[in-house]
Amino acid sequence: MPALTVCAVPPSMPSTLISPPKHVNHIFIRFIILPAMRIRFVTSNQWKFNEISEACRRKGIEVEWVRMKYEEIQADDTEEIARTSCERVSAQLGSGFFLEDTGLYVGGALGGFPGPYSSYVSKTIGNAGLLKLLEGKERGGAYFLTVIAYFDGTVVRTFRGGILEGTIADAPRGSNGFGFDPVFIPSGHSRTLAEMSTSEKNMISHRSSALSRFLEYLAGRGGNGKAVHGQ
Ligand code: ITT
Repeated sequence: MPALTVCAVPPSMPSTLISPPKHVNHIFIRFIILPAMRIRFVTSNQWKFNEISEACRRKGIEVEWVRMKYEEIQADDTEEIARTSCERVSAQLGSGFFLEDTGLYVGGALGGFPGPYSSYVSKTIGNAGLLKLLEGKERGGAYFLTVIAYFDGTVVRTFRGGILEGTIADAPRGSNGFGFDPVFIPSGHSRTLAEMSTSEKNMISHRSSALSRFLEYLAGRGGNGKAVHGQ
């Protein structure tokens, strides 16, 4: 049973639920009777939710999907986009939720494009347009970066995932996943992300690594929560 379950519940709760016999270890009681941690994830993107909930389920954490489209600022930095979105959404949702922003950065001739403009590029020219931009050009590597932003009621904290490095395929392949998955081949693999299952993608992805850092922070184990205002 994951330790995370314990951290999700206010310390005052156990005694109101049960009075353990003296000979039973109180910590053990907490593990077996308390409800799993539940947290709200705000996104309009079904696939993001699927990935996040699959990764959380493995850790005994329940994710509630707040299906909502919010307006993103145009900025050069994924972290700034996530933080500003979180601040804005907090006016509507209060606290205890997280959201994330993800960018695909293509090297070589594209010099890091689309990066923070990934949403716009994906919606407008899509994978076909991205491949067209690369036709006959120098192809450098590419990477994904995810930043999670969490509002705890006092401050917005951001969690930057490890980057997922890879290359852009010559043509789209695979039918799983979403967005740029069909054209992204992670380093050390021959398949695109769209040729992997959700759990395979979660083993290596930018999103799951940002999520791990966030969950470590929530579990009170440290993590790299960065206060961006207040405190
Ligand atoms: P929300 O902002 O509502 O969460 P979104 O789809 O607009 O959803 P982003 O702005 O973070 O999310 O993502 C920008 C785009 O980048 C997204 O629409 C996808 O096309 C693409 N993208 C993000 N994560 C991806 C991933 O893991 N694999 C492939 N493409 C991804």
